[in-house]
Amino acid sequence: MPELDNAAIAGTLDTMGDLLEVSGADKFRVLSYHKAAHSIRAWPEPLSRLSAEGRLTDVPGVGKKLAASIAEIFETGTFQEYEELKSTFTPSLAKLMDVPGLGPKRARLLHDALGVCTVEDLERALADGTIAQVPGFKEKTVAAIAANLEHVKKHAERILLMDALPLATGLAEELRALQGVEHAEPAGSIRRWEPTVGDIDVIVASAEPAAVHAQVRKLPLVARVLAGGESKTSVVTTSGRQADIRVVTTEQYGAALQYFTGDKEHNIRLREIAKRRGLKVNEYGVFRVKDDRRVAGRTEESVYAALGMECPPPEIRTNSGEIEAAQEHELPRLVTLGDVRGDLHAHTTSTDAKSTVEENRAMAAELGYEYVAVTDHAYDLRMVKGLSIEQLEEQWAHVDELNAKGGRPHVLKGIELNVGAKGGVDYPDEVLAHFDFCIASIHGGMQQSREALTHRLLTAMENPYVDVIGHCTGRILGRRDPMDLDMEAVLRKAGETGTIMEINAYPDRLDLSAEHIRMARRFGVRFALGTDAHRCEQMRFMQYGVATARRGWVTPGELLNAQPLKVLRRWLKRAALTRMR
Ligand code: DGT
Ligand code: CA
Ligand code: CA
Ligand code: ZN
Repeated sequence: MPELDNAAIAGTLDTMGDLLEVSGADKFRVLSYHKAAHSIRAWPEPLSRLSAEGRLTDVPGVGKKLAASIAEIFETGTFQEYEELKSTFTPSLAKLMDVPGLGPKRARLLHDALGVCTVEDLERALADGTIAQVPGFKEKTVAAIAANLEHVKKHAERILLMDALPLATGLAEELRALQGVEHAEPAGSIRRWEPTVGDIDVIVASAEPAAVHAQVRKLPLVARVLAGGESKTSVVTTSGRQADIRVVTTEQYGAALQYFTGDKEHNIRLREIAKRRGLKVNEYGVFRVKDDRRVAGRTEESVYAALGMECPPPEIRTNSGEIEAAQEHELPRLVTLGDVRGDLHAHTTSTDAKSTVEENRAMAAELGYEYVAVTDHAYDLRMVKGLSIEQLEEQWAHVDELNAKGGRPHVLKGIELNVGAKGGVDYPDEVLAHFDFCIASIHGGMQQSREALTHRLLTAMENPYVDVIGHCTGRILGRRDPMDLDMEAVLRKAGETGTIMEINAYPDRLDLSAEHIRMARRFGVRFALGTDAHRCEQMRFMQYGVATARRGWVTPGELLNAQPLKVLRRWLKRAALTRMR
């Protein structure tokens, strides 16, 4: 997604107005969004600049609250109030409203006139022409909607792992409770912890597959059955997602789980390896070619063992070295959630988050952490009122007080600095020297050239006080593309300067990606896991960061927050000395 221009911001505010109208909100509230949209379209300067300079309220019709929402749109591509309102509609109707050219008002009209509830209903109304009977749907409008629908369908195909995982886990649990079911587990991209997921796959083991398939139709989470066969039932869940449920015998369970976990490239390589050994692998087991005798399949381990391999963790089954490592019996000892001793990226009520330092610390205690960092936004991020030096001093005094009482988790004084347009950061060195550690992230000007953006980060990494680069590419899954960066240059520099690269665990960021982590490891880069929590419960997102680290082959010895506090301090000090040289 390109950096948002005024028209895009205005568009979002108009949609918000429409959403409010459809949900029966007060007329003046509805109008306030449309009025603001109108004056934003007419404003001569880019809003991104106003936002960076804290001048959004200069625009007529934009008050303090709206300015905060607009700032949020620049940061995340949307704003919370909008998302909350949207979530009050059924997911299918919300998706329908997202079709450009349709929007909440027209979606409502279609719903009332033709009973259109889902994107599929819309397709039908377009195909049979009934849509033209609805008042307000002129030929041109209809054509635009049809064209946009194609685009939306392509993008709506994938959902965040964060949304798919609880659904798949819930479905597997419901299946496990059925009579005659021995095992049930999610497979496919969910089991590999891919950041986004196409459809949900669940594998079930039972001695009576037919009986299980018959019961699947009645599960609480199943809204509709798309197709039923002997081996597979495809359903739509109550939240509008497609799931494939495959039932095999207990003998076949490991083979099926392996096969449907994939990924495809990994499976293709396995079949080649099998062939060379006179074997054949499929979803039912491993078989000898010469007499079709079954040699493995009850467990995944047995499948890999029959091929002379260790069983690689699902997260790294992408045919990028794991096959060779498994053959050599040299699979890495990947980090686990249990290795994580603290969260190194969390915001507080001092800026734009909902929880206090104490609440974050209590959550850290609940998660069994040894330490937790406060990393609020720094001064230059005016849109969320980044901390002034006076506010920092207050925060430090407060943290000192908490730490003085002793006990754990220890609170680390951190900060999320902004990498400026030329690579500088928010505070003078004597202020920076007070922090236990500093993250530096790019929060604006993401549309600069590849050269300029890369240079900004390289410059920031030369700063002895910049310990960590936060959410390096700035991607927001499904909403904003990664910045155009020379990642090889960035990661090489991180290696040279001892700059630690963050693995941001927020489920729509997961930035660095697994691919970039693997590249970084080649340059000897170390990593820091942080959730970027904006309320303390979000510190539970750590599992998504750990999965991403695992997908990137990170071992505990490469992870800053897998170290005890003492070692963590030593790492930070040594890296800073490298940068000072
Ligand atoms: P998704 O659903 O797009 O997020 O990704 P997956 O990986 O879950 O893909 P899906 O649901 O189409 O298939 C599940 C697994 O089944 C996939 O990871 C590997 C296996 N599989 C699918 N198609 C093929 C194929 O043509 N050949 C082989 N060997 N395996 C396949
Ligand atoms: Ca799938
Ligand atoms: Ca599937
Ligand atoms: Zn942050």
